[in-house]
Amino acid sequence: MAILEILEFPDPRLRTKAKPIVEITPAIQALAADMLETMYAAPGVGLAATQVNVHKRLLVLDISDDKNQPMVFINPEITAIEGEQSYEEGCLSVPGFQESIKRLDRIRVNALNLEGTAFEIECDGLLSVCIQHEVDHLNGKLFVDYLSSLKRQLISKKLKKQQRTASAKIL
Ligand code: K1U
Ligand code: ZN
Repeated sequence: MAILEILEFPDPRLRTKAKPIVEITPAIQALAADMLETMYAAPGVGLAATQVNVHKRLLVLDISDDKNQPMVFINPEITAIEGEQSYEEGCLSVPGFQESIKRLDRIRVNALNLEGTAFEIECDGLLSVCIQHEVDHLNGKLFVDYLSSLKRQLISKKLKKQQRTASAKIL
């Protein structure tokens, strides 16, 4: 297993729309394992393949307290939606920033698991927020897109500065 590099906003590769997975190969299973390891190490509660520069429709999650309930969603589709909730969101691709974002509350999600079996879940609360956040990543959308353009530009400027400082330290 391996820890993968997580792309950071405003990297344009985060804007790529991911393509459906047509076959669940050992390489896809290995990618899911690496993404879970990367998510746990970050630490985070979710990760989309887009964030590790793989533009396939795959996301991983674990919102359990003991970090022992990994979930893998291949080709996820949100099929039913109800209500509204606001949640203070973070993003591993936008480190150091948290903002309250309004999203759907109760959702139904259809996906494939790592064995290629279709499953459906209905959820609300944090799990619903996380799935919507990760599906947004697969569509090239970030939580900062829900903010004002002024706020988004400010975050972009601050992160670019941090990224310049970090790469100057390496060189
Ligand atoms: O997609 C990502 O960037 C992961 C993101 C998922 C997420 C969290 C909260 C609301 C919406 C989406 C994160 O995991 S941010 C980090 C985080 O929430 C966390 C970190 C350590 C412990 C617990 C949570
Ligand atoms: Zn994110």
